[in-house]
Amino acid sequence: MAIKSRCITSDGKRVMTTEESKRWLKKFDTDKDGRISKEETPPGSRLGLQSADADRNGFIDEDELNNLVDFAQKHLGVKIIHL
Ligand SMILES: [Ca+2]
Ligand SMILES: [Ca+2]
Repeated sequence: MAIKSRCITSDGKRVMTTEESKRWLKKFDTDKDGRISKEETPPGSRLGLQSADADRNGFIDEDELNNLVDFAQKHLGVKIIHL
């Protein structure tokens, strides 16, 4: 069964599973080193990077990706469903 990756709720939010949202965020990792740097995020998302970067090393690594998923859910109009 194929799962629709882009459905929209009635209030206009994009719906993604946790896995989908991680895949989506990993697209920012343009040099594919497994972490997202400040340079790789669009200017509008810098705040998200700052709040997700728990150890303040300037990169979002695999563990901190969950924080970024949270941020996307709270501030970017994305609804994350946990399966
Ligand atoms: Ca990177
Ligand atoms: Ca970090």
